[in-house]
Amino acid sequence: MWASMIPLMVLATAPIEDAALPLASGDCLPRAAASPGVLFVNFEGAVLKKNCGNDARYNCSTLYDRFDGFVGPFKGTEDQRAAIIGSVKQDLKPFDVLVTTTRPPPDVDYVMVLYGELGPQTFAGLAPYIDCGDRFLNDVAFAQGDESPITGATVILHEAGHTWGLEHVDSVFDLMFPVNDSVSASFTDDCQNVVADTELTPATGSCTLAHTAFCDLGGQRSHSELLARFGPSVPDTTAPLIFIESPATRAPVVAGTAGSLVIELTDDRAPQVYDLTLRINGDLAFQGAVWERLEAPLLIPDPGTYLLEVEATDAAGNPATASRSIHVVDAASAEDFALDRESSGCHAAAPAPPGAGALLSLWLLSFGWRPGRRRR
Ligand SMILES: [Ca+2]
Ligand SMILES: [Ca+2]
Ligand SMILES: [Zn+2]
Repeated sequence: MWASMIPLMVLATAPIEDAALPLASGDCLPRAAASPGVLFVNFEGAVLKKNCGNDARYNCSTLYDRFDGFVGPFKGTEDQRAAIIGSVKQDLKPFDVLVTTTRPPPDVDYVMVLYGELGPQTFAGLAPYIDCGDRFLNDVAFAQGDESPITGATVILHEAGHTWGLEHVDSVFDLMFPVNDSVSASFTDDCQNVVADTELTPATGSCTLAHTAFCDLGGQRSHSELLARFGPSVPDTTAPLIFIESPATRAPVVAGTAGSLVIELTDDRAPQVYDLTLRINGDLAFQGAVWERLEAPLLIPDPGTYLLEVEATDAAGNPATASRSIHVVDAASAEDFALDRESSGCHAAAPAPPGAGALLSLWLLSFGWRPGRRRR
């Protein structure tokens, strides 16, 4: 099948990294059981931290000095981002790995590939090490922000591959080929020969404990190793659940007073990231990716009844909806409500909402939200 796709000539090419990578911690056996992975492709850039190892959650990188502590955002278009991410997702389709461009909350383990302006460099991408057996779960790798989806996805996955314990091999059709040659590659399901350098010098390899589960010494079967690490992708046909925690059903919102909007999301598949759309009286108030929870200040200036509508889809595209009427009252009505609750042991119904014909266009939703949970 591949034969017809072999290029007549391999164009002049460049090594992906400019030197051999070190090992994270020797020739380790893989983590015991397969567990789902998360790959966060960060197009927004980051200020790095040093002296805290490699930890995606806190932008810690041992490669800090290579980037003067800073990676700039990707300068390409939204369409180019979408094409690059589409290509990355396609290559990871066999595996239970969630690909996201929105930073996960800190209680989720994830690899971050910073895809953006790396400054003048002699490499297309860089990982801190080869993590034999994938013992470290929050690695940070780097890819120079190229506009081509093939090159982009190749470098992103090549560097992520090193953080998952993969080494260089001599096949141009494998993503772990050390030269950037614009050939469409994948994590191949064949034992490829491990190589020591970009001259493709044969080698027995460094992560032999992981590789020899699938190949003879000197071989690496990247597809099988990633399957063992993450498990196969699982079809997801179940919609998420949306819980509007705040504003609560019965408690009225006081006009002109800052309240809070809290939406909790759960799904049969975890970790999970959602596309969330929020409308208030039909007007779009928020649209974007959310992990587990959206929390934002909510300020509605005028009394009235407002309809809050939430739509969320999980990463597989299963949709769910939820809605709630919000009764916004003036301060005096809110006091009456509070007294009523005290005297009746909290069994009071909410006061009758003011006419729904109140001015609808003057609500103001001021979003100071952060995606996901509160940062540490
Ligand atoms: Ca790792
Ligand atoms: Ca689901
Ligand atoms: Zn490499």
